[in-house]
Amino acid sequence: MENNRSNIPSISPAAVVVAAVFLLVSVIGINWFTTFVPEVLPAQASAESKSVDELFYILVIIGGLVFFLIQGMLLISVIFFRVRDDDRSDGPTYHGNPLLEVVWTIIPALVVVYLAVISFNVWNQNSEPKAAVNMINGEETVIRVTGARYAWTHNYETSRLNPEGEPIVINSGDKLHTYIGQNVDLELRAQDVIHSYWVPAMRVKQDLLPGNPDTGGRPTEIRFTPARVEGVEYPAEYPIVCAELCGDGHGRMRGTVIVYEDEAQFLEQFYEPAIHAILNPPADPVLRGEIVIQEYICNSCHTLDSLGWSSRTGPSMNGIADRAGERVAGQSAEEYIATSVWNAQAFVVPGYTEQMAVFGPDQSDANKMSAEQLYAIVAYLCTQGEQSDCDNENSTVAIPEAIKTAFGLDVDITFGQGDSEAESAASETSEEAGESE
Ligand code: HEC
Ligand SMILES: [Cu+2]
Repeated sequence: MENNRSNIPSISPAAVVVAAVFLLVSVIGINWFTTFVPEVLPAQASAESKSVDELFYILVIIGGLVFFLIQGMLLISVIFFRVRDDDRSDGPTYHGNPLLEVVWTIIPALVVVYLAVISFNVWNQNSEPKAAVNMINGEETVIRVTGARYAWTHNYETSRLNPEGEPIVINSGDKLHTYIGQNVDLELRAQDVIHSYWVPAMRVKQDLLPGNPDTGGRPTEIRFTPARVEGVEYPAEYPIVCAELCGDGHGRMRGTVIVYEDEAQFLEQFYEPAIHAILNPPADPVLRGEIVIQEYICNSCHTLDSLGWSSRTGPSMNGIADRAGERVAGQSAEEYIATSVWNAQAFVVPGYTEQMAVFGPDQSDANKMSAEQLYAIVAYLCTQGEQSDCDNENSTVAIPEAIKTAFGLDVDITFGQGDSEAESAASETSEEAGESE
């Protein structure tokens, strides 16, 4: 059979019209898209967000043009170069067209290199270490973030000292407190698997790698500087999201960035009250426990209605005080709860696996827990039940010798400051009352 087509098909005027219409549609479409995108993207809440968005637009425009070009050519080919009804022949054989091939290799290569260079520049500029990071009262502060299935914890290692002369660490749970213009530089650590710290409004995202830093694990860093957003009332809140699928609770692994208007507001509304609360904990251990327990990642695994927790990796804490006394023969409710927290592996609740994190004075960061904190948590959990098995009444909790030894305690703990005598007197009375029941 003779091939009656010329080697290079001629382009009909109709094809040119279709191509022109397509180009017009794509230009209008992209233009419309770029005016509409800012409505979809979150506010530009950091100094870095402008350059990230610019990069995004360039990528969208180039990607959009390529998309419309290819789809347009496909459409034109389908309409104008489709096989005729009576044509059963093979298509013509084309031999190379070196000029065309060089052109269609070099242009995309240049585009890709251009995109790589501008992307690298933005990344480089935004992740560059800054001087004077995490400034609070004129001093640099280390802020550590721990990611664990399925919660974030933020720890501020402040320059303020407690009465023992150690730096005060503020644990603000799943909230990062910062202020406009503060050069935030977070040290990120994963406790179990890879997580990713993503603050869409700040246009930053960084993976966390598992592994204890003392044994070769590597903390990662994330940097951004909150910027003022017009028309927003401060303090403003922006979500933190885990962007690395880390298990079945991944979707609820969230936190909040709270941006204050300036350092003064930050100090007044967050920092000073937090320091004050640490230096002057409520004397009532239950009140103290309610604060302390929220500084840990217990909410990432447990359900507890009174604090709004709804995780299911571990057993529910609702009514825990009613069950605690019967879990392990010979263990009192307080003893059981305390043991569950500092050494969960000692008894694994039927139906669950050994997934609970270890807490204790020798653990690091998010899992570091002093005996005082443990006592407070036990006191608080002892109130979670109808007929609590615990024999305390909002006061001192009887903790066994084994735990005192484990936590290196040689004295009895007194909650709060000042009126500890009144406190322990009250506790003796209530303990006696409890025993006589
Ligand atoms: C990584 C997930 C995880 C975290 C974080 C976690 N737990 Fe657990 N917890 C578990 C699991 C799983 C169990 C059941 C298995 C076991 O007993 O070890 C459990 C058991 C318990 C129990 C015993 C419950 C019962 O019904 O007998 C208590 C009490 C408890 N956890 C308290 C806490 C407290 C307080 C915290 C925070 C300081 C905490 N847990 C943090 C997963 C977790
Ligand atoms: Cu995660």
